[in-house]
Amino acid sequence: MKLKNIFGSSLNLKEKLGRILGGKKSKEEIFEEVEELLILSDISAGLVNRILANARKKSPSIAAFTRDDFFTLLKDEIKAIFAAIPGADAAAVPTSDEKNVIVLVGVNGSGKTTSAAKLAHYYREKGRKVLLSAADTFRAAGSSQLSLWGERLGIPVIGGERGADPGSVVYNSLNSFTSKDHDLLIIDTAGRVQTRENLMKELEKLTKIIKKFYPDGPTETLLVIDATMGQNTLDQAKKFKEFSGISGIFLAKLDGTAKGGTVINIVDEMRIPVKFVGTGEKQDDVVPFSVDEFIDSIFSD
Ligand SMILES: Nc1nc2c(ncn2[C@@H]2O[C@H](COP(=O)(O)OP(=O)(O)OP(=O)(O)O)[C@@H](O)[C@H]2O)c(=O)[nH]1
Ligand SMILES: [Mg+2]
Repeated sequence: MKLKNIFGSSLNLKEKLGRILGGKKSKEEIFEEVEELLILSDISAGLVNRILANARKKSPSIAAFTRDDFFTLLKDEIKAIFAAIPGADAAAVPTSDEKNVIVLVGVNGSGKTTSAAKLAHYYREKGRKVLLSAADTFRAAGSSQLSLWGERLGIPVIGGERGADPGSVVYNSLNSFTSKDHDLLIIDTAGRVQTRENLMKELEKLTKIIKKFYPDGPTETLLVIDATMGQNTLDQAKKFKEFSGISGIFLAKLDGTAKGGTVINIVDEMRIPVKFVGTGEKQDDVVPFSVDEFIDSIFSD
């Protein structure tokens, strides 16, 4: 699936803006209606206000105010949001032949295990030799859930018993990874909240173990965020930034939202690039995120 297909008709900003600007309206009326349109697209009120304030500053006189002018303003503002995030346009996991390690972390139920399976499938399709590591030994079904995915996809999974030390699972996984014919290790971890300090510490421990094998650490540590969640959960996700290794976001469950606006919102709040989006519960429901494609999808017909 292409990014464009996901966002294409979801915002449909051009058509709606065209309608707003089509009638004989005052600049104030136009701004009001545009404000409503953006908020309905799931962009937060704060961000919409900022976008519009900037647009106001730059906007030409009402007489010269066209749909395309507005589009350019809006596009510039959205571009600026992404441009302010380092690495926002870099692909996740460069397609080198080297051994790469991806770690998935996040709050409970955000979609880590499903996303780990999707990424394994995605990279295997690209010719990578993938190994999965089920380091969620915290929850009863944590490890078996990923093993089931592994069986279904025909991708090997290294796991451990419930209550086993996740560090030892990761250690065993890395041993298999280095000695066997694999070039991408994807590690699923237990869901955690920022208040469970031991779980956060455990995350740092996992990174340290990876660094014993690969001094540069994981190629990517992706924070899996549930796109349907409210501000409260987003605040929880923000706490993960204290764990400094996060390199990008896997935005899961985008299929359950008004889509386009959510991405802008989350990037603006989290200040971390989105690397992938999840669009459903199946293995193929994953799309690499590209800023250009995303902006195109909002602004094309
Ligand atoms: N619609 C939709 N559902 C998803 C997506 N990704 C995950 N899910 C569903 O979300 C639920 C939780 O997914 P998991 O992968 O188990 O989440 P988790 O983060 O591993 O959960 P814990 O290990 O308990 O913290 C499951 O029912 C998944 O099928 C997605 O992109 N779209
Ligand atoms: Mg899980």
